[in-house]
Amino acid sequence: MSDVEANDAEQLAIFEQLIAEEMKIEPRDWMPEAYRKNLIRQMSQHAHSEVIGMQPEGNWICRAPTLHRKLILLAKVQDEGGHGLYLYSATETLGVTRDELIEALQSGAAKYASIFNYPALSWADMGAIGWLVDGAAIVNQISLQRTSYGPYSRAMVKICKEESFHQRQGYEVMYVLSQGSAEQKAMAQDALNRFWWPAMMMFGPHDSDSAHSSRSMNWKIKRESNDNLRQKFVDQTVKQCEVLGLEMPDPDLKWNDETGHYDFGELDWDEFKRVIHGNGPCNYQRIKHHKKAHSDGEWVREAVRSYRNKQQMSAQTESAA
Ligand code: FAQ
Repeated sequence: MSDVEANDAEQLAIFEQLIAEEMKIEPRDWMPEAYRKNLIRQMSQHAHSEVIGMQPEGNWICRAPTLHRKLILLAKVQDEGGHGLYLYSATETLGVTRDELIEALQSGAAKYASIFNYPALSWADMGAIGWLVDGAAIVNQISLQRTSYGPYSRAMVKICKEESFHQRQGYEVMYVLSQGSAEQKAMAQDALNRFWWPAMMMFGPHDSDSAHSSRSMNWKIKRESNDNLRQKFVDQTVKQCEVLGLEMPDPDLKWNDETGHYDFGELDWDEFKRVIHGNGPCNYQRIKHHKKAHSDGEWVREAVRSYRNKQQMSAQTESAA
């Protein structure tokens, strides 16, 4: 064994021990290249999801029914942008640049959550997104608070607190609509019908079809499997739906005494694959909008660069004097 190989084996043993002892891996620590790459993949896709996820709700800010609702929605969409920024910054600690991450999103090399490729057609969709999309995101992100990479884990703690407010505001929109006129209740039901299955797809493919799960679970990047998280989401959401007095759009949904969980119908995996491969209802429009917003914002990045250069030059002049 060469010196380099012996050193790598020693580093790997330290890394594995940290993981086994539930310690966090920090940016300064040695890590296997595949761990680093897998984290960049998952964390950047998570960041992209937060940022692209601003679009369906952003579409309703100017059409919110009251000033109060508009303020809440504005704050929520702004929070999602903030989550994207934490997550991009956390991803950059792994040695990748923001420009590389944005390029991967815009070229289609990196994915983002399939749910954001569905249109938000009515005000009730703002309720369904908060209740179901943030609800599903929290179920997953609570487990990610225990992820093995320190910066990701710490970002999740703050993000979960904010997502919890988002989920409640969405549920409250649904509650008010479902207690309202027959037309309002029908609008809430329609939003539930359209968002239920796409929200279920947020947890990814079945464990048996999940390419990354087993390695990510071994490294404690993921702490719970796709199917377990999906089941948790179903169990908690059915009861919330009963309070709303709405119907779950799944004829196969029923309580199972033996398992202590709800059974539910099979997801449309062909639809899932179409959407994650770029052919959902809004994929084209979401990326087109992102590219335009990004290029419209070039002047801000240019100003930041000029300011930084100016500061560096004056620091150099001072130290030379
Ligand atoms: N959509 O092997 P797996 C939010 C891809 S945040 C698109 O099982 P993994 C807040 C997967 O990337 C929502 N692609 O993958 C908000 C992989 O493709 P790749 C985002 C999906 O990573 C609310 C391939 O399929 N949350 O909503 C999806 O082990 C409201 C094979 O899959 C996170 O990102 C999907 N649904 O497990 C914002 C949480 N599912 O990379 C605004 C962090 C799978 O090989 C408004 N991420 N794929 O090309 C995770 O927990 C995991 O990455 C999973 C997927 C569970 C999403």
